[in-house]
Amino acid sequence: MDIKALEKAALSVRALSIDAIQKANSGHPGLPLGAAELGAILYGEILRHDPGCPAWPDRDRFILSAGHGSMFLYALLHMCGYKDMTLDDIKNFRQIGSPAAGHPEYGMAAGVEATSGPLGQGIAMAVGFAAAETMLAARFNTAQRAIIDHYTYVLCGDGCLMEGVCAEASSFAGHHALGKLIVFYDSNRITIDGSTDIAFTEDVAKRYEAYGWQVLRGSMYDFEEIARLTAQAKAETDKPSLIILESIIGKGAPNKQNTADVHGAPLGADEAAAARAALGIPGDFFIAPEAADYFSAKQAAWKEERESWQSLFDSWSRENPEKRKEWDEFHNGKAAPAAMPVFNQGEAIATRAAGSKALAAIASANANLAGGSADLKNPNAVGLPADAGTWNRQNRAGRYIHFGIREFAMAAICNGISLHGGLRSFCATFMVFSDYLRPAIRLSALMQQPVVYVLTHDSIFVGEDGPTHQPIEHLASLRIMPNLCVLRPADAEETAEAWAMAMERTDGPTALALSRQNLTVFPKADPDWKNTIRTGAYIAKQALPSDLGADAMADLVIIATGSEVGLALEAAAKATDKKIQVVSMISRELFESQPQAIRDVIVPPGARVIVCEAGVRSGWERWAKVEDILSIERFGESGPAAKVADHLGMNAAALLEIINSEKI
Ligand SMILES: Cc1ncc(C[n+]2csc(CCOP(=O)(O)OP(=O)(O)O)c2C)c(N)n1
Repeated sequence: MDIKALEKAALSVRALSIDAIQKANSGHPGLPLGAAELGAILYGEILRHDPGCPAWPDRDRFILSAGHGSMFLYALLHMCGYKDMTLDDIKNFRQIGSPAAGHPEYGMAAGVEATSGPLGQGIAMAVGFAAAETMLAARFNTAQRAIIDHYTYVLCGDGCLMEGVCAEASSFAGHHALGKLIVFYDSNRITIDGSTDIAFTEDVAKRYEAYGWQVLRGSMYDFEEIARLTAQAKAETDKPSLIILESIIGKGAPNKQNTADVHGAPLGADEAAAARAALGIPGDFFIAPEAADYFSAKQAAWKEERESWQSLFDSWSRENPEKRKEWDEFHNGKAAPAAMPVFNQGEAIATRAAGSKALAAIASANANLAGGSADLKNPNAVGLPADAGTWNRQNRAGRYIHFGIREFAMAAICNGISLHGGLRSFCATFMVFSDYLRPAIRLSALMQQPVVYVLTHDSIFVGEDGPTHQPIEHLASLRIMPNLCVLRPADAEETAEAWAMAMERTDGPTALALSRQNLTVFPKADPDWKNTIRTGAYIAKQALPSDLGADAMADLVIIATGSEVGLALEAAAKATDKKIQVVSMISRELFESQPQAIRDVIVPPGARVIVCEAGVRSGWERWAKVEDILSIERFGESGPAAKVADHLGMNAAALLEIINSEKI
């Protein structure tokens, strides 16, 4: 280990960070200055990576959970030679289009493994990366050749460790013995408001020991010690490791270091000049020649290491053609078509139960699908076929994950599994608790990860569990999230299509809203509905037989979703004096994104539109007049489902009343 070169690399992290943040007049110098030594040794000595081939599947992963310290990552990626992070990009830190974005953004530059910044989620995603590594290793490694064998490293700060999601995920990681997860804790005892003494005095080490982690301690500024602790962390194969590194926030800024001032604001011209002088930084955007030489000398070894993996992989491929075929299927980014279940018209089955059959078919066809529920395996109906097995410390090849009652971490872990590559992930809970998942769903959407969220018990028809368990505003609140596809199937047949649609997605998450109660499989007027539904809506019932031509045009279109499609069909059957077309709108956002001509076929212009959905009306006003929307604008009630529905006026009688409220 060339300590002198590492010191120069750390100096260069500081220099680039000071200048980029100063130039942008925005950013967080505290972390990159305070943890520069870790960055140097991590990227120079610890990480197994090849900047020339950043997508190498068996590379070590590094997640900067404390994403505000993004210049730490950008400076190191640049110095290591990652092509996506040029010096010009760094000079454009925090400017539109620069991969050196405010916080690390997945997809903007190779080497950024996850979007981070929402504190705590980075650690939780890293747990997913580490879990994914065990799954792939168990499936693909042979006694002779370990083609998957890498570590997941994290850098977090006080903020991450205060967040609840970090506790959930760390508890999960300890329980599941994720020994190849190594978290460095930048323990500088400063956050935005000042010293951690004001709000965070727990014994983090004891907490992590209680989670079942190995806890190690050292100094941020002792390379030998960091190397030794990392080796110790690697040697402990049954426990994740937390390496607590005592540090000084903003180290090197002579007047501001060790204060909250240096956490999240540029040093300012005077302090920047003082820091440069104190550190011996001779120029702007300085990279010490010794550091540049050090990293350029590393390239050959990095390349060699990756090439030796490649030859290992090639030998493994020759010896295991079946496994290789499966490897390619895992990594081609496409879901395999599944033999989907068939349902009979008139059959009464809850869409969660239908979803279970669809999931089983998909899981059988796609061995790379893994996931589970937050302790609601049976209520959510997301058990996998027995041969998929349960993932745990004894069976890393298992695919069903018991997340425990840790919804937020569950979703973040699923993001990590998906980001790792090679696997698809899903997770499930009651829809009302989608609020607990939300910050991670948002990251799925932002990072374009095709995680499937199975949200059952999707309305007041939950019944007896009452208002705490009855979603009201949830559909509306999920729909407003960009790049989240919300699908609310109306019966078992639609549910199978919804699952297929979720698996077809490659660039974003899907939320499946599924019913607790039985719904009757209904005949569909549109013979091509399995295709049409992919526009977001189709005609479930025509106004009149279509051979009547223009006469078949509807006077009235009822748009309904999920369980309320059945209700709309019931009301329409009773309103015999009107020509009513019933539309099942499985996804309002998807439908709204269609060209006008497609929308006009489903909802003819000029027709009166009534909307029916067991949730708040928000967003439906653009489809119908407020008085023509049957919705629920209050919290629910505890009671048998049918009685709750009657009590809240969510029934066919109420819909008929709206239908008849206007003479046509
Ligand atoms: C969930 C979440 N809450 C709040 C913030 C805003 N925030 C960014 S950094 C920070 C303080 C973090 O302190 P620490 O982890 O100790 O970082 P350091 O001061 O050492 O850089 C806060 C509150 C955030 N990014 N994410």
